[in-house]
This record gives sequence, C-alpha cells and structure tokens, in this order.
Amino acid sequence: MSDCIFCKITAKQIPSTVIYEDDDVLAFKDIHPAAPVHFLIVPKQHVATLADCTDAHAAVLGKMMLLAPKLAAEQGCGYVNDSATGTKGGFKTVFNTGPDGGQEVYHLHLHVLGGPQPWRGQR
Ligand code: IU
Repeated sequence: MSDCIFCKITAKQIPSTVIYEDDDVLAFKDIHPAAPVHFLIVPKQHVATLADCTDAHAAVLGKMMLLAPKLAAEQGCGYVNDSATGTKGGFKTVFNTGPDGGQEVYHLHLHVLGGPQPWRGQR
C-alpha cells in the first residue's frame, strides 16, 4: 500500500534498524522502545491486522512467531530453561489489533519486548 509506513519501511524507502530480513518478513527495532529490547516483526506483503489474516497468511504468521524467540535470543532477551540454574530471560509477544487493541499502525506487526525487569508490561 502506497501510504503505509511499514510498507515504506519494508521497501527501504524509510530507514529502520533492521535485525532480520528474508523474502517474507522484516524485523526492525521499534523507534519508541517500551522495553530494553523492543523490535517488530512485519510481513513484507501488506495485511492490515491479525483479524484480516486468512489461511493464506498461515505460513507467514508461523514464520513470524517462530522468529520471535530466535531473534529475542540474538537481541539478548532469550528465554532460558536450564535444569541446573532454573529459568531466566524471556520476552513478551504482542499483536495489537484495532482501536481497542491499541493498534496505531495498520500493517500487521508482532511486537517482541524483553530485557531485565522492571519495564512497562504492555505495548
Ligand atoms: P501498534 O501496535 O500499532 O500500536 O504499534 C506500532 C509501533 O510501531 C509502535 O511501537 C511505534 O513506536 C512503532 N513504529 C516504528 O517503530 N517506526 C515507525 O516509523 C512508526 C512506528 I510510524
């Protein structure tokens, strides 16, 4: 969509701090981080919200979800479950959907927020 800011970011018409890219998705750091680590995973193909997704989006949604823990670990907030030392780290994943869901940018995106607490628990 020509007037969509995240389409412009995925097309590199607007700069962002990219942490991952492939043919289907782009992940970049949120410009107003709500946690020590805060990045967004977005599909390159425009779809406005999670509620607009269909079966055709299942693969890209799966890719986005599976990338979250991988990229979180790379960004320093991976979840660790070790039998010797216990659990540590971790992150929050959020899809805001619609006005009552707090969505501001109408191009599907998965928030990944993490880092040592305390930080605001919502985005
Ligand atoms: P929301 O779920 O639509 O409310 O979140 C949009 C996010 O996109 C929000 O955290 C913004 O800080 C972020 N963002 C960005 O990273 N780069 C931009 O150019 C714009 C918004 I506009």
